[in-house]
Amino acid sequence: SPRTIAPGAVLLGGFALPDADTLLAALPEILAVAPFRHMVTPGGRRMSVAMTNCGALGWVSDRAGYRYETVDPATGWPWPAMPRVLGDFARRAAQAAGFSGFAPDVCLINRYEPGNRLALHQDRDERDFAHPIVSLSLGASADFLFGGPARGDRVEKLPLHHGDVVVWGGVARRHYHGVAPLEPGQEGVFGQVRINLTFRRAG
Ligand code: MD3
Ligand code: FE
Repeated sequence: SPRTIAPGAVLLGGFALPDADTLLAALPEILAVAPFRHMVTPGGRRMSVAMTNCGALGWVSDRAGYRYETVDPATGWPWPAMPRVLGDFARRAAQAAGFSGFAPDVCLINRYEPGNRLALHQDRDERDFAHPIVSLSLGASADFLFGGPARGDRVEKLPLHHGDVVVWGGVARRHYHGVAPLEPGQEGVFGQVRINLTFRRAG
């Protein structure tokens, strides 16, 4: 059942459970073309979370900044196409949260190993913030952190488990958010690893 966790943000607990195996089965062919890598922030820090993308565009970070690119800078090849099962899933999830007609052109894939974290940030590299972002959590559980429109706003913790989906639209689309360090010692459906997929319309 959809639960509004903040204005514009809808948690669909377990929404992906019926499709989790099918969604996970789409990943090896993506990773064969666009392997996980640790990107570097504009400030020169290596991100602990490993990332890759599929879709017409992919999110990248390096010393030159954050942006979307049609070509994977690590290989010089276009990002692998978004498998239909992934795009269709994202559209259904957005629909269930009240956003009709969502057509993602990016799926950013984040891999967390024990201790990995994502610092508080805003997603603001997309062209039109009217499009929601659909996030899908798979594997080990993590504490998601969400704040407000200003970096200093109070941050709330939300545990996200295998199969959970959150759709971020409206004012929540611009809010600061991050992920607390992945706790070691918890075995998920594929070991101590968490995979997060975020579906975006960036172009
Ligand atoms: C709230 N990923 O890739 S997903 C990211 O779990 C990112 O890997 C986290 O933040 C992860 O940028 C969080 C939930 C999420 C994604 C995008 C958002 C929450 C959001 C954009 C705006 C507001
Ligand atoms: Fe984000």
